Order: sequence, then structure tokens, then C-alpha cells
Amino acid sequence: MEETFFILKPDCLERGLVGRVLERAEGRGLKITRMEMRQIDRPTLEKHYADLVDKPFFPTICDFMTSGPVLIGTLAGVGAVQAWRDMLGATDPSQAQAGTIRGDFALAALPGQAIKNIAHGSDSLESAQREVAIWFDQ
Ligand code: IDP
Ligand code: MG
Repeated sequence: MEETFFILKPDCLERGLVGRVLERAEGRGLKITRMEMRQIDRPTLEKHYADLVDKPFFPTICDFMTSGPVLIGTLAGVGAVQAWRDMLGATDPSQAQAGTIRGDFALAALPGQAIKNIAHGSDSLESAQREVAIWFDQ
């Protein structure tokens, strides 16, 4: 069964949206196969976002993602990777369609701050496998 990796980001926990977000995943038919609360450390985040480490806004992502606890986990189901990406919507919540998690629960970023968009989802099967290894298999 295909598995994708998720992070419910600090804004999701801070705002008390965990239940509503997971309810959507489960309602779609995705099964929670792992879940754990973590306080993210910078080295793990740098591995996870290896493609973003050199971006000028990476320090704002670090500040945001370490600002409070997160829930990490995996969702399993047929086509889980694409299904979860579709449910999340566009990276920038101001561009995300209504009906998506980011489109329904988040707003555009404040200037100079990270985009706070509730949840992460792997962008491909290869990314999912890479991310599960980073977060769970060490
Ligand atoms: P994704 O989460 O939709 O896959 P990525 O481009 O992989 O988007 O970026 C990872 C995360 O980094 C985003 O979800 C968002 O929280 C943050 N981010 C991406 N681009 C920017 C930006 O231009 N400014 C601030 N934060 C950003
Ligand atoms: Mg991404």
C-alpha cells in the first residue's frame, strides 16, 4: 500500500485544528499508519527541506517549524501521495482553492515570515520514502 509522509505544523497544533485536519484525511479513506508528536530540531529540518536550505527565507521556515510541537506521521492508501497533496492545496494559502486544507484554514504569510500552511505532504513517492527514512528510520 502506498504511504505518504505528513507533518501537522506548529500553526495546526497552536490553533487546535488537528482533529479537523485528520478527520479530512481519514474521511477520504487514508489510514494513519504512524503518528508521533515531536519538537523539531534544526538538523532534521535541514535534511527534510534539503532543497530549500539555501533559500533566503529558510531561516523563517526554521523559526516557524521549531516554534512549537508538530505531529509527524504517515498516511496509507491507494494513491496516497497525490491524494494528500490534492487535499492540502497550493503552498501559498492565498492561492489555495476553497475545499482544500490550506484554502480553508490558512491565510497568506505576513511579510518576512514563513508561509504558515497547516500541514506538509510529500510531493512524490520518492520524497515520501526519503522523508519516512529521515523522520522514522534513524
Ligand atoms: P509545499 O509545502 O507545498 O511542498 P515547498 O515549496 O516544498 O511547498 O515549501 C516548503 C514550505 O516552506 C512551505 O509549505 C511553506 O511553509 C514554506 N515556504 C515555501 N516557500 C516560501 C516562501 O517563499 N516564503 C516563506 N515560506 C515559504
Ligand atoms: Mg514541498
